[in-house]
Amino acid sequence: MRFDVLTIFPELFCPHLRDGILGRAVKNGILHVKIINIRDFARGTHKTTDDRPFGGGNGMVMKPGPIYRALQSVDRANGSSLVVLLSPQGKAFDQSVAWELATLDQIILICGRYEGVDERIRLICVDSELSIGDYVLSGGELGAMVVMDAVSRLVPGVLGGERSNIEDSFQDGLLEYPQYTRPRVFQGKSVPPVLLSGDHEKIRLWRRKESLKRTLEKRPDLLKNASLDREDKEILAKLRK
Ligand code: 9D3
Repeated sequence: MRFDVLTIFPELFCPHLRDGILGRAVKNGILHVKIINIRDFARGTHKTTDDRPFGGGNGMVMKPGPIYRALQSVDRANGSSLVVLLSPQGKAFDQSVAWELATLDQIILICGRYEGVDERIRLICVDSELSIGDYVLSGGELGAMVVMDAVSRLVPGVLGGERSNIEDSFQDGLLEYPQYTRPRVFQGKSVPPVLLSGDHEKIRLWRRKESLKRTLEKRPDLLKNASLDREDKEILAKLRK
């Protein structure tokens, strides 16, 4: 998997690419990430990447030229590649979109700033527009990091041996069960005895019930699309009573 990120703030990406799971995948050569400074493709003495909106109004708009030339500089992968614009108007990014993107060979992420990018970039260059949620950010950079993080985790080899994404929350559409580690008693609160019982079937059932209970309490909307078997449905029916 290859990510090419177009931004006017390339430094923002450094810690994310250096540390953690993403950083390790880059070091291991499973992921390739190139951060491209849009300003390097700006012209004139001031190298401006933004300008005032035609028709008037507040704020600035990102000029199309620098973004267009930055895009042309990107090596396109032999396989499938997609140009994604991060924008508040985009389709909502979620785990199912992450799974779709994880099948691609290359994702080119354009991070907008200011009031947005010149509409002609959308028309000419953009395949897909994504938002990471209904709140106002200062630009697309955090969105690009969210997309890269969530998609990378689904790329074979990125998580390594320590954890398979099969077990991840949202994999079956439910919230995760409560987790405990040592000590057995902390601030007067004990670990649920079932987890110390050594009875793996009892533990599995308890965890499934807790997952369902949490989802019912905190995110009942998720139950509509969750993959539930007969046992799950029986547990849910009891919980609802
Ligand atoms: C006054 C400006 N806006 C009306 C509320 C429009 C606006 C333009 C550009 C708001 C935010 C931004 C910058 N945001 C992004 O580029 C962005 C974003 C977001 O704001 N929320 C959720 N996902 C994303 S992805 C990119």
